[in-house]
Amino acid sequence: MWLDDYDTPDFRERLAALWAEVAPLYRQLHAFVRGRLRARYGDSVVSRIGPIPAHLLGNMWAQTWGNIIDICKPYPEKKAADVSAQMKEAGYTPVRMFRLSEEFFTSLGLEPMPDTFWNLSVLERPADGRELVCHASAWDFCDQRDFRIKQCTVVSMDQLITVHHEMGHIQYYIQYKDLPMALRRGANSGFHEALGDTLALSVQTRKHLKKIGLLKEEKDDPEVDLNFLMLTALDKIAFLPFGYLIDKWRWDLFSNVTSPEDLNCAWWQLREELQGVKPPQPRSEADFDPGAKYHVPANTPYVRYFVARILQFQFHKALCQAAGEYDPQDSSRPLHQCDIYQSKEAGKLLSAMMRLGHSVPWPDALEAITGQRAMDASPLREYFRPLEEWLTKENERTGETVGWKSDGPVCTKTPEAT
Ligand code: X8Z
Ligand code: ZN
Repeated sequence: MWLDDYDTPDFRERLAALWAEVAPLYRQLHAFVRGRLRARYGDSVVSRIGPIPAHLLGNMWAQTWGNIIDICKPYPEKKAADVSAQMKEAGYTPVRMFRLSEEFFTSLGLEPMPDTFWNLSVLERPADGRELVCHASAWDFCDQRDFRIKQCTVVSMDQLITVHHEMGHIQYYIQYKDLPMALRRGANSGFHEALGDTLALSVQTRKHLKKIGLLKEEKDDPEVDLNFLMLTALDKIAFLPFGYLIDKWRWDLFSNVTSPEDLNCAWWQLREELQGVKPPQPRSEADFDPGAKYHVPANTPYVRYFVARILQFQFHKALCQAAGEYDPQDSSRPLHQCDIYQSKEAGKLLSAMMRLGHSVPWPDALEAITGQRAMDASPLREYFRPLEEWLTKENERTGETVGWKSDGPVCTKTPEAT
């Protein structure tokens, strides 16, 4: 049932093949990050060939690692284009972040947010202290006018990207609002998750951050550029195995491959096998760690985010070409520096795709933007190529082992005696 949305009989095999295509890049990143963490915390905490202790990666679920950019900058003495501090200095507020995002959408010729959005959304944690599920979400009230976001927004660059992610959902709702109710869905759920992220890929470029005054005008520096790519990879690449494994774990539960007595240990086995991380302390079936991830108790399928991570680079490449901001033959304008801001051509492609909602098979919708009918990881690989080349050389230079071997069992049926 969960895979029905993708309408592809061998979808699981397709996903496995996509993961295999991006895993070499993930392993290079993993090896490099483990090396830097070992230098920081010592061999007794981070082993040379073992999985990385998950609590060192700067995120509760070790799903994105951007918070440890300072440990991971290729050129530590140079900047990394995390503009959180500049946003705070410039007096950004949550509402201003949403207005900025809206302006990016309208610059492409897409729709502004309706009054209901501005009047009824919850864009900050309520000051009255009431309990609220703060995980960001976007809502279609299905009456063709009321669309809202609920997000406990804080002023940071990471959250600015989430703002665009959520605005992407709303834009999609608005674009397909006139379709019959049953078709008011994304081409598949990965498309819905990819839309706002695609725009954010332009917003976070140094070129765009300079345009909106969050970065100072400085001449291009390839070392700063690599720091920027690292920050992006710590989000986009680090996430890939996580985005894949949550549903891998649930598909196995649903089909009785994993028995209910092995819930937690099966989880950590996948975490080790795919992400190369291990828990900070021994786990057992007395714990239920996947329950800490919002989408598990919420029963929300998750592989959509893996799909979206692949699709958004396909979209980005096609839109950049349409905008005249990127040409595969011109190495002076690489994919990771492209900003589609103000491109009506890019906006037309996006709108034509979104207005289809769920009325056509998703390969048709993909073709409307990219001319391709299949998911393809090569735009993602192309985007990160300069970083991948740098990582490969650097891991060779420092003699880092690429890949990981288990340090021993991390999860047992019953709690280990202490
Ligand atoms: O849940 C979300 C969005 C709402 S659809 C904030 N995301 C996943 C997560 O936070 O785990 C976006 C990226 C992955
Ligand atoms: Zn989303």
